[in-house]
Amino acid sequence: MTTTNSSATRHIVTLQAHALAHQAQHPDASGTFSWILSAVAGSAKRIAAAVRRARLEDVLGSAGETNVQGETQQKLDVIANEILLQTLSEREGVAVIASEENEEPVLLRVEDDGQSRYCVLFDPLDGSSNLDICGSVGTIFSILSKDAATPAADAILQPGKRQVAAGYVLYGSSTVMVLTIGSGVDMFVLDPSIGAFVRVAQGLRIPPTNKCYSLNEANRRTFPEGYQKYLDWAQSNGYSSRYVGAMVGDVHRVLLQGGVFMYPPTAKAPKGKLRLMYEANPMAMLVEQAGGKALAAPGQRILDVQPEAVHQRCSVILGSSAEVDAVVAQLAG
Ligand code: AHM
Ligand code: MG
Repeated sequence: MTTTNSSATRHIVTLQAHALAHQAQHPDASGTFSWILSAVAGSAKRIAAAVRRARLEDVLGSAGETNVQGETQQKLDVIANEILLQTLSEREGVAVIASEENEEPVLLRVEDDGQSRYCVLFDPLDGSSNLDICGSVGTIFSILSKDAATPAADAILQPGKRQVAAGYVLYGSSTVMVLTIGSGVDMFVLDPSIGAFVRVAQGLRIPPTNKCYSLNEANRRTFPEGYQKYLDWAQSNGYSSRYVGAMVGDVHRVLLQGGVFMYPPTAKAPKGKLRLMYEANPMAMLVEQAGGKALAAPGQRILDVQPEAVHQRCSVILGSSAEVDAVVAQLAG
């Protein structure tokens, strides 16, 4: 038999095949979860296409509205939100959807028909202020399960440690999905020539150390004192600084290269700026699954925080274990 080394015939694993293989390991699985994942992937492809064509379609800039957080909505925030809402609500297995762009969760299937379903939470287009300058943006998502007995309206407010899956899609120089289904972290790249996410890495491990911190240093003067001490310490110890200003871009770099990403409390955002349920929790699950640490404060795992509101904010310190420990040492000292 003749073998070729052509990229056209190389063995690939698509996200769909990956999800079905995961499903096969759980003989009781109904396939509902795989359908939800395929809705997220399908939405991500449409959002990626919209992001790439934004300038051509004249959909850059503000939509003229503010969201529930009081932030200006970009036109693409609205478009990405609509794509996800529309695609996910068609999936029978989704009970509730919560989005950064919607004040209230969308209750889709509230009847108690004995079926277990899922809650899907997302930030449809994180870092959207980067759009106008062609910078990285992303979608962040978190999936929680809802047993038949829990009313849909109550099912959302579960701590991050109960997530069954979490991930993000980075719309950067390529479109990358990073996903955990609770047993390690895998990475997929959208191959536009076949229209599928193709697995490019399995069992990602975050480097245990890297002298690099990532935070908005312009807020330094209003950070709690421990963060200012950390910055003094890091700058005296040969650290460098990187900040994309889009959490997906910054966390992706930290996941692949190590370092620490932080969004501490500031005068403007005394509880931190980032949202617990669809920004901090999914990123924390990914980072922990990759062997790193994710804290809201010293001794307080993000994944243990009991949410009280869908849009609640949370302080974030996440990344390589040794680098998170170095921040904690300054906060505690
Ligand atoms: P957004 O969800 O409204 O886009 O805001 C979240 C973004 C994060 O991606 C990023 O880490 C942070 O806001 C940047 O904030 P700042 O401009 O204050 O540094
Ligand atoms: Mg966001």
